[in-house]
Amino acid sequence: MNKDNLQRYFVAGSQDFPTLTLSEYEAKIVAMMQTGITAYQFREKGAGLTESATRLALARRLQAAAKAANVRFFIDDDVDLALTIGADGIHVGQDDRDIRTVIAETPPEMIVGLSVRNVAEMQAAQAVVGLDYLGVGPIFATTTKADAAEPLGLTGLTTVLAHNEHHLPTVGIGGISLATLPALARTGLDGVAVVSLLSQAPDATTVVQEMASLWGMAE
Ligand code: TZP
Ligand code: MG
Repeated sequence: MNKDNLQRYFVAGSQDFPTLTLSEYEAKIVAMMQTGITAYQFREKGAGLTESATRLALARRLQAAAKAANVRFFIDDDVDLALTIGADGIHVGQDDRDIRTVIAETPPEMIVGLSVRNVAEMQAAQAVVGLDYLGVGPIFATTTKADAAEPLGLTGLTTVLAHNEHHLPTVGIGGISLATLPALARTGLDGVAVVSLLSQAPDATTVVQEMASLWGMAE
């Protein structure tokens, strides 16, 4: 995988836009594809989207919008959905499906990402053959994910990254704000994955440009 895909990684589902209707939400994500993000993760936990046909249809429409905008399209957790639509990638957490099973079940060209929350998980991930990238965090406190682990902080992040002996591509996640982007760029992360920084931004394009000045264009 080209690690540049991870530079500006937007993660969201309808639950992250509680004031919007489903069609307003969809339009918002489609618009987000045009802001300069490099990747989008379909992390759909919304109560209105538990019905699989509705979920599948939405995923397909957002996938088409991503493709048109040259944005890599990832699915959170749901390997079956990723396989059904031929997503660019799948992202799994430590408490989701076993990572080796996910790698075995997905075609070689499908990008596979795994969340790591601490040194032990980073060390274990080093031994996983076929893993394409790591999501490291939460780095800072977040209210977006209810069951998020204890935040690493910048020092903890640096320690975890020091154990990435195989130099797998890494993307930071959790509580990332505009103010912390420069310090995160200096840790050597290949990119940042954000929910609220973009979902709640009055002008998402400006935020994405700020990310691009630190990861990507300025490199
Ligand atoms: N995994 C770890 S923290 C998190 C996820 C999905 C939520 C990140 O959301 P935000 O709003 O960028 O803190
Ligand atoms: Mg997950």
